[in-house]
Amino acid sequence: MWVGRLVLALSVWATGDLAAQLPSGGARHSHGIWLEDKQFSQPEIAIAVSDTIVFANDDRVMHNIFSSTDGARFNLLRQASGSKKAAVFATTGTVLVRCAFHPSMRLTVIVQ
Ligand SMILES: [Cu+2]
Repeated sequence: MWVGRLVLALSVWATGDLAAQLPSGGARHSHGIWLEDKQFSQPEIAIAVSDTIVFANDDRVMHNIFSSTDGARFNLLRQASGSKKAAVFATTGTVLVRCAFHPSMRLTVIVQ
């Protein structure tokens, strides 16, 4: 768990650092999605390019959020109950986000 916490801390730090470096007027936004009852808190979300989505695991079970959409691949790896992990969406398009452990979990991210 120590390694997981370190990665989490680094990702939060990196997100904060990135936001701090952005000029005013070009603000990137952070959006919250909750993982609860083995579902995403909403089925679809529209964001701007370079925005961040923070995934908060409010379930009692582990999740593993990832996307295999071309041009937007990422894998947040194992995410323990009560923890948060963030992903930045750097290119426009429609991205399907899923959970490796729960195939019924699907989140469509529209990056504009
Ligand atoms: Cu899951």
